[in-house]
Amino acid sequence: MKPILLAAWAVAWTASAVSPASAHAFLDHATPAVGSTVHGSPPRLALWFTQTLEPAFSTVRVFDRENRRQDKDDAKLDPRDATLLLVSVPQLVPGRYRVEWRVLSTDTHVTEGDFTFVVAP
Ligand SMILES: [Cu+2]
Repeated sequence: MKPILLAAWAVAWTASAVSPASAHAFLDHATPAVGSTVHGSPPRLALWFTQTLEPAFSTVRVFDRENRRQDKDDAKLDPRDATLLLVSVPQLVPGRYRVEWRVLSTDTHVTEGDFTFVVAP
């Protein structure tokens, strides 16, 4: 990328940051959405963050109500979007699930959080 284009991109990106809090990588949105109810098991979970992530230290885990781990332990960044963390799950039975994420952003800050979603029949 030519320097002038890179500078324009950096300015645009910085302007899109809404507050100082977004200086670290926080969850922007997810599929299934935070707190949502979905019908049937999703094939995988997708979590979009506010910053690009370091793949080696970014994880997402899914637990059922009894705290049993349910994801396939294959969390990885989307190869075309370093803000998108993906993890696949087996067929999830109806119930509430907790998603725990912990990520290292490329600015070297670690952040973590969790949310729940419900699978309805
Ligand atoms: Cu940061």
